[in-house]
Amino acid sequence: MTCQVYCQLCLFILLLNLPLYSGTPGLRAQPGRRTADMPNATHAGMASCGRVGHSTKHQNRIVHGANSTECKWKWQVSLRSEVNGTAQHFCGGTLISEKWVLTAGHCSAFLNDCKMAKLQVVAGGWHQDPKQDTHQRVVRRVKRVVVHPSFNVNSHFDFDFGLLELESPMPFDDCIGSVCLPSTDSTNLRVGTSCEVTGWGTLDMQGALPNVLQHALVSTLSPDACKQQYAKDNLTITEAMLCASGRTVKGVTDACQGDSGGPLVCLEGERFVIAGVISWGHGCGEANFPGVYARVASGIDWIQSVLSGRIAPEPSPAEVDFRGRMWAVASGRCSIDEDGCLRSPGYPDNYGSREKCRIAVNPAAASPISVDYFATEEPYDHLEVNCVPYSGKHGPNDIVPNSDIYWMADGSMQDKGWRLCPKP
Ligand code: 4AZ
Repeated sequence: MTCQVYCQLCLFILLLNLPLYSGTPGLRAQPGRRTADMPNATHAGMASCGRVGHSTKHQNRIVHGANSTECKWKWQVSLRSEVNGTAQHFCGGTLISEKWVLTAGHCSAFLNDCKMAKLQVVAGGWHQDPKQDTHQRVVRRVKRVVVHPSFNVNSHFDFDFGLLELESPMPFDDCIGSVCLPSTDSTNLRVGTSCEVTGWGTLDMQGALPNVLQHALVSTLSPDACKQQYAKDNLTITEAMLCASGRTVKGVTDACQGDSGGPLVCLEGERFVIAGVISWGHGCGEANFPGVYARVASGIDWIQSVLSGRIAPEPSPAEVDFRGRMWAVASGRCSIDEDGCLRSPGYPDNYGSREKCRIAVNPAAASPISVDYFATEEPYDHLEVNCVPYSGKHGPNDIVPNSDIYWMADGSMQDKGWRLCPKP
């Protein structure tokens, strides 16, 4: 639902591997609230979190925002996917330590091994054109993706959190740093708190992309007010969501397409604390439909357990029993029939919406694939063999698989799917 209608673009991008391209002072301090690196905090070691950076380069939107100055929002990162040799922005993210990026569940839940290999986390950037940046960007690969266990694309984007563990630490400096996390026992944000939202997303629904990182001031709304607005759309605002919206003389300020996964930060004393992760909304900059954020206070226990290693990395997949065959279904509703042929979920009936499979491949027994039947919604519903996507009428004929095969279908049209056999 939500995703289908409102975050169409970001999911489309993630599913397809066709990434989207997609401070103002005067914030009120809130004495009495504690952040995760202040005295008595539960998470030590980030003594410099939440302090904005400065640069000599002063250029002086998100929707109705303004150009930020270079290096100010030190924790903002761009998640990029390499397509034909160029890395394209598809979501925002936030450095919460040198090794961890907080982003949206819907920006990270689809990152299988193939997509991970093409994923870049870029910090210290500002302008679209790197030549315009004074600071050298730093690019890191991702070692591990952890999606919130309660995140569900089908259930209103609830708990829209994902964590990316970087392969090596980001070097913190004047331009790259972390934001503060709220402490695990902090009270809820006061309604009406002024916060900043940042990103390289579109300047309007289906609109143009900005040249430089945008920021805008928005205020948090009461959950009841937000629930009422979205009830008109039959959409649920849960406890793990936070709504915010702002206004300038130019119009309503908001996050938009491609901002997803990025931060909503609020000043507490002299430091910025992350209150929300940009998640979804009905359009962008609409007066009656505020931006919806994943409420960091609702995910903080989970975030802290992942960062501290209390949630162990997933064990490597159990040994798959290939029974001498070239492949075995590791997850999802795909199946292998009596002829050893691989079938999409439900084949020869239509496959289901938003379904995924992972098929493990036994390289020792792999032979070329013979496509018996292939029909999927092009280009959304696709099969990845050797990290190459196949959709529409073109299956992976004669390809010898050498790594896991992935099937992904989106929430729109379905088709009959496919049956693939090993060539004798
Ligand atoms: C998006 O598609 C998106 N106006 C993010 C935020 C909002 C809408 C769409 C909220 O990434």
